[in-house]
Order: sequence, then C-alpha cells, then structure tokens
Amino acid sequence: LWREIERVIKEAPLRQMSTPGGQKMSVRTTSCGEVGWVSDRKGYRYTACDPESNCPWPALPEAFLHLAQTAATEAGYAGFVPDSCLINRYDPGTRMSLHQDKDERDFAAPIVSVSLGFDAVFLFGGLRRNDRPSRTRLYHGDVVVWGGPARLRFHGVLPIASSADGPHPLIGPHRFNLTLRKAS
Ligand code: MD6
Ligand code: FE
Repeated sequence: LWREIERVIKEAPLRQMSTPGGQKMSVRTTSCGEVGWVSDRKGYRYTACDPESNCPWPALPEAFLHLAQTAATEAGYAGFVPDSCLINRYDPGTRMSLHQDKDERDFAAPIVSVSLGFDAVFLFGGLRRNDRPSRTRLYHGDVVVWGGPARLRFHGVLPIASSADGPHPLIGPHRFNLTLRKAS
C-alpha cells in the first residue's frame, strides 16, 4: 500500500484544500481513481481532473481495489466497486471535524477506510450533528467498512498525537487514511 501511496502523491501531490467557507483544512489531501474529491470556495464535489494539474487523477492502484473489495465482501457488501480513493495525511495536531460523507452519488455503496501510521481517536456520531459520538481508537493497519444505516453517520478525528513509539519506519511522523468510495 505504501509503495502505491508514494506513487500517487508523486503524481498528484498532497495539498491543503479550502472549505466552501474559506477555511484551510488542516489535513493534506489527494485522490486517485476515475474521480477525486475536491473542496474549494465553490463547494465539495468529485472531479475527473486534479485541479492543480488539470490532468486526470492517478489510476486506482490494484492493491487498493483488492483490499477494498475483500474487506467489503467480508463485511457483507459483495460487489463493491470503488471508483475513487481519497488519501488524507494528518500531521501531529491536525484533526477532522464532524462531518457526513454525502458527496457520493449512491449511498447504498459502503466506504472502506484504511488507517496507517500514527493512531487516531475516531469519533463516531449519529445521524444528527448533535448526537454524542462514541470514541474508537484506530491503529496502523485497521480497516473499517461502513455502509447501510451507518453510511450517513456524522464522524470525525480528534487531533492526532505523535506516537510514544516514534514514527512508523515507512509512513513517517503522520497518520494516513485511505477511503475507498463509489463516488460516481
Ligand atoms: C479518517 N475518515 O479516518 C477520516 N469518512 O481520517 C472519514 O472521514 C471517513 O473513515 C467516511 C467513511 C469512512 C471514513
Ligand atoms: Fe468522512
């Protein structure tokens, strides 16, 4: 996975996108697949081209597809065919505020999420923003599949702390999260 991540971020570098409200996100983001997730003053959406390069996003690596399909099938979502992978890099102190993933066309498809590097405290809320979220620690190598009634639950990530064990030898002093989606 790491080899493929390096390949993707060489072609489509990680960047801090702005929210529609004009705030810079603390997380650094890129994508691969037929479409990629983009945020700017015009809103959140999926595009066929990287707006930084005006070129198509890098292809979805076979290893990402295989992992996503295997995990989805094990969780009861046989036939999942993702067409996009969002890659987020968190540096210590960065976070993801509570949000719903609703820019995809089809909420019947699950999302497969892969955590690498530093741990995170994941907030898993309800269908309303004010529902109190539960906290789950996500470790290097964890894969989470969510779909069905959970698909639109609010969620976020608390500020990332550096690990007492030091950085992962491949990943470095970061947390990476891959989310594989059927977006279009
Ligand atoms: C993260 N994950 O783990 C952020 N969204 O860093 C997400 O925002 C997310 O893990 C939709 C489905 C699964 C996820
Ligand atoms: Fe999300």
